Amino acid sequence: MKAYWYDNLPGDPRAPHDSGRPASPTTLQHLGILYQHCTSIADVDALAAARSYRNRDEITVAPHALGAAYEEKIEGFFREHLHEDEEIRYILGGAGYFDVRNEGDEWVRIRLEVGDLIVMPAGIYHRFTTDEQNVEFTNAMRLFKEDPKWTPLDRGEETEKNRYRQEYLKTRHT
Ligand code: KMT
Ligand code: NI
Repeated sequence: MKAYWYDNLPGDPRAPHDSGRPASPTTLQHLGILYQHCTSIADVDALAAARSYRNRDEITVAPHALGAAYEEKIEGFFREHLHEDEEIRYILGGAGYFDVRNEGDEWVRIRLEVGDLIVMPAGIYHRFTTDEQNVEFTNAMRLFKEDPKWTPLDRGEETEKNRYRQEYLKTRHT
């Protein structure tokens, strides 16, 4: 895992976009993000059980796996969105980037590699992309508590008023 401020330069989102300014563990903690390196699936199971996760699936974000849907999927993942529930992602293969917004609407980029697990709180604005290596490839386990809440809600007027967004903002200021 490596966290840093996004450079905001135009170009392929799959490039590192490293501004050279690292984001500290305190920054991630402040945003409500939990990070853990899991060397085995037993670690993931334990964390999932402790947080009452009941569902999971696996996704391979790569042209060979998604076929014609690849471009559409990758474009959708990179649209700024939130979820009404926590989202856990565990990297099984390849690598990927999660960009998360801080309270000043700046992007913090989190690079995840095999064995990295991240818990993102409900209501945080974020987006995802693969990296440039491994033929644009990320294999991830997605864990979720309840089915409907796992839908991505793209940022807009509605999400600004969303109750989970409001609750997230409240918890960040206490
Ligand atoms: C998300 O919520 O942004 C995603 O699930 C991205 C794909 S998981 C590697
Ligand atoms: Ni998401």
